Amino acid sequence: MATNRTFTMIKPDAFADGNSGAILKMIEEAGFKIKAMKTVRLTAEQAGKFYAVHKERPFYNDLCRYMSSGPIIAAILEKENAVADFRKLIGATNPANAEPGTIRKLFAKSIEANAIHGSDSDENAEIESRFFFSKLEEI
Ligand code: 3AN
Repeated sequence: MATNRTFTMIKPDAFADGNSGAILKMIEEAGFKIKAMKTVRLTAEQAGKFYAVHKERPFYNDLCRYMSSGPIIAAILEKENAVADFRKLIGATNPANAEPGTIRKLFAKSIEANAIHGSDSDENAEIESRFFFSKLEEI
């Protein structure tokens, strides 16, 4: 996948609170094009696979439970310098440390229920996109 793409999920807390529209508006206003998007509810097993890199972390089981607790929106976004610019737009993992005006500062409830995901590298953006979307070459 081209390096001008990233992958995001609007997490269960933000979706349930009705913040998806406001978050997508911020994403589009920051210059990202939505290339693919869908609403899905992960099983705990699927969440476990998605977050397999965190398997050994103490918060892994809670994270899988939380990520499968309700629907999410998964999307592929396009913009120059997408991965880094999107991480800047969403803010720090812990909303207490997130910059003012970032999505997590505005919408996250806690370090776990932190409203939104953004890939941390081009490589992971592709892996994560393929987790949710097939035929990536056609998107
Ligand atoms: P980011 O989503 O900012 O890349 P990661 O990849 O370190 O952060 O963590 C993945 C997810 O795991 C976070 N979005 C958050 O929901 C959860 N998480 C990370 N660190 C903690 C923690 N210390 N306690 C609870 N949940 C955490």
